[in-house]
Formats: sequence, structure tokens, C-alpha cells
Amino acid sequence: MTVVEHQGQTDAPRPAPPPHWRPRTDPVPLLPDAEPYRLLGVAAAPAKPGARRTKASAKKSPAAAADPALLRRLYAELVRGRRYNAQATALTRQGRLAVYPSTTGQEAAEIAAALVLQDQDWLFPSYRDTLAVVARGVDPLETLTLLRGDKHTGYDPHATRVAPLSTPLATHLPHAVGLAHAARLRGDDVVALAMCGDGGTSEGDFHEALNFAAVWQAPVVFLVQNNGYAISVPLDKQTAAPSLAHKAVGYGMPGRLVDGNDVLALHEVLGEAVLRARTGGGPTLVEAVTYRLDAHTNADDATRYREAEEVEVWRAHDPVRLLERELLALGILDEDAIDAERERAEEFAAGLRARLNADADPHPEELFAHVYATPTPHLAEQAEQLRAEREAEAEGAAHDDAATHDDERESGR
Ligand SMILES: Cc1ncc(C[n+]2csc(CCOP(=O)(O)OP(=O)(O)O)c2C)c(N)n1
Repeated sequence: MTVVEHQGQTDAPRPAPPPHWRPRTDPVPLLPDAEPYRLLGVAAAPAKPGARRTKASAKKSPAAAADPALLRRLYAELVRGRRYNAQATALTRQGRLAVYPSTTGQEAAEIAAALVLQDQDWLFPSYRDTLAVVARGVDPLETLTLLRGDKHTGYDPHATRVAPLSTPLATHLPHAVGLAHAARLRGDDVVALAMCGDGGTSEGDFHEALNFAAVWQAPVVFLVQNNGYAISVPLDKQTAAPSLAHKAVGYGMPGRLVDGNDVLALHEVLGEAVLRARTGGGPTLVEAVTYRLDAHTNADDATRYREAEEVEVWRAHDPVRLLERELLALGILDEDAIDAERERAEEFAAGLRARLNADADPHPEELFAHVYATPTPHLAEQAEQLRAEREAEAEGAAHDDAATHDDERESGR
């Protein structure tokens, strides 16, 4: 296409642009890494095809500089998380859970998200993020209560500083921004970390949340777990952006692209983002490139939209094995320590199983208890209606019992 200048305008002096025409900030420092950021296995990769990885080369890896206690903790949480996913999925097959969205393959992002927060911070999870919630310290049984279908949430969000698992996509992101902004106005040292999937980034709430977070410089970290699919919809049907992390630049916040299976890289990047938020630097968008090895939920058939070969490629990049290999090479773990960790995870799963195999006995009227801080008149009316119906039922049952008793007496039985 040829651009033709309007006649008579070519030599006219151009007015200086008003301030809102100029870039408000240099976009280049906000751009994400060209490749997903990695720490595990970096120096350990063979220099030449066929070259063997040695202990010495592993020692040069960035993991060698990390705190061994942190590395052990990350490993323990990954092993427990993997077992938790398997146990929860098994419980759906036994009818003990209504549904379970597994994070098998995504454990690194879940664990890193929980571990970078301080006690006073808030986590805003999506329905998939039960593992992050458990790693944050919420009772694992209570984490599953919503998925069992017993109660709205299952844990007290204020006691744990974990917002309820959000089933509607991305609706919790503006909540995280609002909470963080309010905390900052009050002078409270609070950071909110909000999690969503790649599909969640197509929701209006995602964009509104990022926009206001940047405008207000709210202390928020957004973590997108890009596992390639929103149920069956692949990423290229969600976005034309170079990466999800690039979206940050349009809002005026930094974007980071991280290997979502590298727990150490995630811990570093999320930790930096949390510190930045805490010290007044504003929000960050972190995209973790990962993969859900299990189906979307136990109710989904993933073979209808993805090839087995694709799953195998990701299985070879397993987050638990990735850290395990590095720690073995560094001498931070040995086979006995690995067995001990697996044993601990088994005990954890057995405890969870036993507790979930006990029938829950929720009170029907509790359904109305935690919907609003002040119940609406409509809700109060419904609660009253249910109470009256249950009372009438109980009276009816008592009356029937008494009548049966009288009949039996009269007939001499
Ligand atoms: C507002 C809204 N729209 C649609 C749905 C139905 N839904 C449930 S999960 C899902 C896909 C989500 O994919 P993604 O955000 O990538 O997260 P993932 O499940 O992969 O972790 C959809 C569309 C929903 N829960 N909420």
C-alpha cells in the first residue's frame, strides 16, 4: 500500500505531540526473556552431542549456589504434591470427590507460588491450584471440601490468607488487585499473588485486573500457568501475542517468561516479583510454561485433542525428576533420602484417604452461612424457608412414628 500525504500538508510544521502521545515508559525493560528462564540442568546440559554430564559440571550449575535447605524443601513439596494429585484423582474414582483438576506436571509452579509468600501475604488460587493452597499450609482435607461438594469453600480465607478456589475463570484477579491496593492504602505490608491458566488470560477480568494493578502500582504478582490448553482449546486459539508474558508490556508492567517445570527458576523469578511488589515497585506478570500431564479433570478425555507423543515429550521434562536429578548430582540427595521422602508422601496420602473416606455430615442450613458478610433479604428468606421445611418434616416424622406406635399397640403387636 502506498501512503499519499495530503496535498499542501507536506511542508506544514507538525505540532509538538501532547504528552499523552509519547511513550509513558520505555517498553524494552518490561519485555520478557526471549526464552523461558531456567536454572535447573543449565550447566549440566552436555556441551557437545554425546558428552557426559559429570558431578563437576553439575557443581557449576546455578542450583549449586542455592540454599541446600531450600532445595530439600522444594523437593519434599514436589514429591508430596505429586502424591497428593494421584491420591485426589483416585478419590474421584471412588466417588469420594465430585471432581479433581489435577496439577500433575505443574507441581513446580504450584509449590514455588506458595513458598515465595510471607505469612501476611495473600494467595488467590484458581480451582486447579489446590496444591499451592496445601503448600501454603491449609489443611489438605479442607482444600478438597469444595471439590467434594460439601461446602462453598472449606477453609476460612481470613485465617489462612488464601482466597477461596475460584471456579469462574479470572474473577479472582480483580479481587487480588483490590485487596492489594487496599492494603497499600492502609500501609499494610501485604502482597497478593494471583494464579490463573492460559485460558484465563482471554477473560475480561484478566485485562481489567492487570490494567488497574499497573495504574495503581498495586503490590500484586500475576502467575499464569500456561499448560497449553484451556480444556481442549490450544493456546494459539487464545492469543496471537508472542507469549502471554508479552501482554504485561501493554499494561506497563514487567513480564517474565519462566520454565514452569523448573521449580528453582520459578522460586527466583516469583521471589523477585514479590519483593518488587513489597517494596513499591508495582505488579509483575509471570508466565510459567508448563504442561498438565493428566486430563483437564477426571471427567475429561484428553486423547480427543492431544497426541500421546506430545505428552511423552513433557513427561521427559518432569518437574520432580528435573530437581531430583540435579540434587543427586550435587550430592544434596541420595537414593535413601529420596525413598524417605516418598515414604513421607505415602503416609500423607494414607492420612488424607482415611479422612476423606469418612462420610461428611454438613448441616444444610450452613449453605447460607458464608455467602455474604451481611445476608441479603432474599437469602435470609430462603434460609428461613429451608429451616421451616426441615422443622415441618421433623414434626411430620415424629407424628408418623407416634401413629405407627399407636397402631402397633391397638393391634396388640
Ligand atoms: C468465566 C468462565 N467461563 C468458562 C468456564 C468453563 N471452564 C472451566 S475450565 C475452563 C478452561 C480453563 O483453562 P485455563 O484457564 O487454561 O486453565 P487450566 O484448566 O488449563 O488450568 C473453562 C473454559 C469457567 N469456569 N468460567
